Amino acid sequence: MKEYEILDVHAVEVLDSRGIPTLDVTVTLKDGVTGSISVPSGLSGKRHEAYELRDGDKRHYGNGVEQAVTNVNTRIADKIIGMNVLEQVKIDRLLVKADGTDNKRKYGANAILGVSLACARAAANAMGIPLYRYIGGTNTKRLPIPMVNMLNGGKYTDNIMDIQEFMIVPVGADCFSHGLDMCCEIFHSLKGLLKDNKFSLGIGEEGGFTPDIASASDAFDILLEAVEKSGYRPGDDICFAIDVAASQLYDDNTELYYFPGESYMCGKEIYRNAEEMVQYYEDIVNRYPVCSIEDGLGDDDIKGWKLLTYRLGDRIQLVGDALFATNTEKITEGIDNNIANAVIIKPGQIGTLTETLEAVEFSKCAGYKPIISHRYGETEDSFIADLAVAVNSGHIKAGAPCRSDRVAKYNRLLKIEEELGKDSEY
Ligand code: 2PG
Ligand code: MG
Repeated sequence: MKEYEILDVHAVEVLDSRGIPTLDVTVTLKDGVTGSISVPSGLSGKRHEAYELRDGDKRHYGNGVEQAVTNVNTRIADKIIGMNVLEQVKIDRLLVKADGTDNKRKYGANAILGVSLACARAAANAMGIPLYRYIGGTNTKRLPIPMVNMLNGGKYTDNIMDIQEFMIVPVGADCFSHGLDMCCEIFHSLKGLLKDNKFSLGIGEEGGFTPDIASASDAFDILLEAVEKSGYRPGDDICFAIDVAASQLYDDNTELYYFPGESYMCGKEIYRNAEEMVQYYEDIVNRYPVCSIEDGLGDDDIKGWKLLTYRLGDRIQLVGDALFATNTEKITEGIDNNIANAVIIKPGQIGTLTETLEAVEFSKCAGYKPIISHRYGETEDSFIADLAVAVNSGHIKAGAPCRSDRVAKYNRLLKIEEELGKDSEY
């Protein structure tokens, strides 16, 4: 087993898609085989997530990751050099234990994740098999349906759109590549329509357009037009999905959800309580072919989530992102409370591959659909594409067909589809 022995672990600081530092980790094995990974980084709803270690000094306005890099190159390297890279669970458990905190704040979840994922990639390379096959084994066969970003809004975009993401889902496609073709065509139709209507063609961090459209119905109307202009049937070929990121709209003082963009457009303050939020979603679902709502309510608004699930849970996908944070304990709470029916899976939210796979397995066992997802701050790394196929997730959320950091995941899936050939499912 000498060829699988870890010889070296090395991290360097690189930049993510926003020009913010992140780690690039390489694991080298005894026989010279390597595996590398660039770590993505989130922005919203981090309350329940594993801790991302940042330097907090003058460099990069506090965002440097030199401490995390040092942790990989010294403390973590010392622990795992000499281990068998195939023992992913053992490596991950050791990292969690050595960190010793409840949220990985000692080494940094970004440091731990980089090492964990780089080990998997090195192991796959050493065995000479694709990453998805190494992680998923012989039953790896399903290409995910992409949830493709079209419009970006929310707290971290400077337009007046209150909802963070409007996505399209090619439910009527025959296969992954066909679905992606449809989404790209619609993206370009949308660009033309925005231009004709004198909206900005600026794009957001996730590659979608950021026009000044405040109301959800105006956004859906222009999306409907784009779908039809491309020759597809809304509801049959294409459904809509939104990520409301409602924790960002929640006002702790009033315990209400505040819609700043809609308020600006209406000239009066628009607040909604949980019941009104649910009504708002019900109206949307009645009027438009919406098949999925992510983070429709705040991550602590369990009462609101219960109502939402009661009213819409058997009609559409209700996805927990900030609510579950890829954490099996949080997912268990959700299952016990009978809230939501799908789970966003982001390895960075929890910090190791093993815990990520546990969250997927856990969700599936409870009948909750796992959706493998990118982060706000991405890298050119396509690990999540392989992960989505490895766990037969059924869905992936990887941004717009725009910006190389987003497209990298779709391009990887195109190659996997080609590799799996006739045996792939969708
Ligand atoms: C989300 C993601 C990306 P973040 O809210 O779903 O789409 O954002 O990476 O900030 O968690
Ligand atoms: Mg989200």
